[in-house]
Amino acid sequence: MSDRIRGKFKMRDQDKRKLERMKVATIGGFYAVGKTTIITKMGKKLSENGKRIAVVSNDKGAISVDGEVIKKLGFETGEIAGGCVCFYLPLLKHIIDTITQKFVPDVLFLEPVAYFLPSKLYSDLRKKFDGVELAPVIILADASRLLDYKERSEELSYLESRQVKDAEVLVINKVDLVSESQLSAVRKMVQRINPKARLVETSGKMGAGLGELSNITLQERHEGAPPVSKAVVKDFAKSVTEMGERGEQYAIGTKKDLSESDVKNFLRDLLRGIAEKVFSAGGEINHIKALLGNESFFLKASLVRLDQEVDFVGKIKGLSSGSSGRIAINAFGRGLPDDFLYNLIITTLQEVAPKYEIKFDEV
Ligand SMILES: Nc1nc2c(ncn2[C@@H]2O[C@H](COP(=O)(O)OP(=O)(O)O)[C@@H](O)[C@H]2O)c(=O)[nH]1
Ligand SMILES: [Mg+2]
Repeated sequence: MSDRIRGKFKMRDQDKRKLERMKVATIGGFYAVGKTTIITKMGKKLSENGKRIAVVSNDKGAISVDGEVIKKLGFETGEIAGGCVCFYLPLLKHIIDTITQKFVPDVLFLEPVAYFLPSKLYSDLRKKFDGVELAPVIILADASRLLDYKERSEELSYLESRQVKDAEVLVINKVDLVSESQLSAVRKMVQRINPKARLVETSGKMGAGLGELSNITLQERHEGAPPVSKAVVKDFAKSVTEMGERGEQYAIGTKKDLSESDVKNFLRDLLRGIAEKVFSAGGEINHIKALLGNESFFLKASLVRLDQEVDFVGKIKGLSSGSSGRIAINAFGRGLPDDFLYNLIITTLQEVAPKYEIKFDEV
């Protein structure tokens, strides 16, 4: 292992001065808790208020719907593919160098993979990125998902509860999906796991609570934490191996005019079709998403659970016959191997695309 990887990065004084002006804010949490939604909404608002923002997204696979969406929304961005950012800190440093050659962001948001271990990442960032100011460890949790655990009298999965334990700021997101009394039960549930974390309640969808979270990001700092034990890292790594993830990309073309609702129905049928197959194969859906777009438009569709609606981000007027573009599809599930997920994606696309006279080719 080279010194560059083992030790601190050797930083020139001028680089260090630049980095001292930048805040790095990690917005972490389990699959589909709302990380991208919150980063993009807070980022947009902060930019409107004159702050310079950059976003680094991190996915296991090279095909990342979120990375594309963040780019299409116009943020200065970098992407880390291949696994958790914790294994790619030299690449993070390279991305930061590339961005800071253009401008020094006031806030650099980092969206890590869903299965990251916050205490480990922060201890590595502290060790290796000397001089960079870190926002507190911000962990998002999905109120409706926590409520499910509660109603089934189940404990949170190891991975999720470990993230909640590591939080300095714990964000209960999607409060729009639960009642006041359900929210109070969820609050108690997370406070039992981590009584010390500061609680913030948000609806990324409606924008509630994002002002408070932005202020925390700008004004508060990570306090440091005791080193994480080897046993925790080992248990965490074991639970990560249960997670399946697959990303695919296809070139698509239309053979007839499609209205906006045809395009949305196509994406809805596709995501629901994949999700139903995951469910019937005994797997658990964590997040299934697709990004359809070309140079002039994009539309992201996202499905978190079969009993919830497919959500859309972006706009499309419809597609005329002969239009071309690309579709990227990410499926995250528990309990199914990656190759099996690939088969579910391709067979569902084969079933759904002809109904809308859409042709597709693997790229
Ligand atoms: N109802 C509701 N849905 C939300 C909220 N925040 C995010 N979502 C939806 O949850 C899904 C996952 O969001 P995303 O930001 O992609 O999650 P990520 O995987 O953590 O980055 C998307 O369909 C979002 O539209 C919220 O506050 N309320
Ligand atoms: Mg995301």
